[in-house]
Amino acid sequence: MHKLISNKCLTIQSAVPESYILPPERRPSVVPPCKTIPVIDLQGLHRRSDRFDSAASSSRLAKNMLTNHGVSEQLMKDVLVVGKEFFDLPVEEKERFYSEDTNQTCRLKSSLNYDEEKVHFWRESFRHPCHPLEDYIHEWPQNPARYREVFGSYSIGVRKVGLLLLDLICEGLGLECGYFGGELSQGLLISINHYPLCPDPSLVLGLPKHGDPYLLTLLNQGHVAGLQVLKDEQWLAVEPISNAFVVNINHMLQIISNGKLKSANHRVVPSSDAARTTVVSFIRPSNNSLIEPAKSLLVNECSTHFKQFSTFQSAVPESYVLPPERRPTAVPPCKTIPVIDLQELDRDRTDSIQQII
Ligand SMILES: O=C(O)CCC(=O)C(=O)O
Repeated sequence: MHKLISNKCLTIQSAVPESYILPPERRPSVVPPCKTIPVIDLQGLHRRSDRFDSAASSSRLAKNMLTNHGVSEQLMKDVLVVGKEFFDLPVEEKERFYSEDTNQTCRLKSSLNYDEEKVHFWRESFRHPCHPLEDYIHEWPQNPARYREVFGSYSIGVRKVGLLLLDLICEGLGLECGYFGGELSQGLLISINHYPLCPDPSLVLGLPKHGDPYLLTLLNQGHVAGLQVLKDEQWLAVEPISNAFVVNINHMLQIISNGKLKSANHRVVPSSDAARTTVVSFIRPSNNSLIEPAKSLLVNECSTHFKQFSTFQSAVPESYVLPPERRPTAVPPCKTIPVIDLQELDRDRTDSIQQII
């Protein structure tokens, strides 16, 4: 538990501990606000023409703001309040959830990979799966007292929004109806991120540049800014909009769409004015789903940009995700490897020997 920043009793007068200070070239500079994040208003979506408009925008964009999504204003606020209450609990209450074991489903952790990384990130996170609710809710905290009730209702609401978006994306991409139903969208993982008040945010990052590994992310970022998105090699700040979700396309959706949709790179900077708590919901496939480009999007086998893989651990583990410039691209098949048919051996031994040597 000494690994949690919130247990280090830092004040704005304190110095940032050495182990969190990034080398100068990795430190965040002040960035301009992003003025071009499209806002998708889901109100009135029942009208078919609206569905098509939304479908078109959903399939184009890596990052959107989503309003009138159907999760109530009260619930959007409650998860942020209860999430923060969890991080404000005394150490001994949180202690039993702290684990470095990635197989532990319901766990509190600090930074990204605390024991392995050279420099730590200014973030704590508490995450657990949420669907089906009855399989997981008994593992969730009972303190704060409203935790199970609030996160239970929220997870049902946010999953509905995620599935609706996937339906729209399905239409927008021209995939057969229900493509993302079933196994592909079975999982829901919620992560509550807490970025404690930071004495000097110019020296640290809450989270480094990354894309999310699953299908879709719905971020409830509250009212404290900190999220930045990389657009045309420039970092831009995503200003919070009250009660809106920030929606990210994830790596697996990029693969399924055969690159038509792009996963959005983003990072987080902490603040010296206020601690920031966010609730992140990831729609993800169940274990052992096969992730590959949708067949109907491939003109022919050679047009695939990605190899298929199985989500045997339900996600591409973060440590395996290469930066874009190091990822493999599609290569043509080798058409010149000789085929030696041993059936012919008796009839034409000399030919076969010549082929081998
Ligand atoms: O907390 C945020 O604003 C973003 C969180 C995020 O990028 C993540 O959890 O992967």
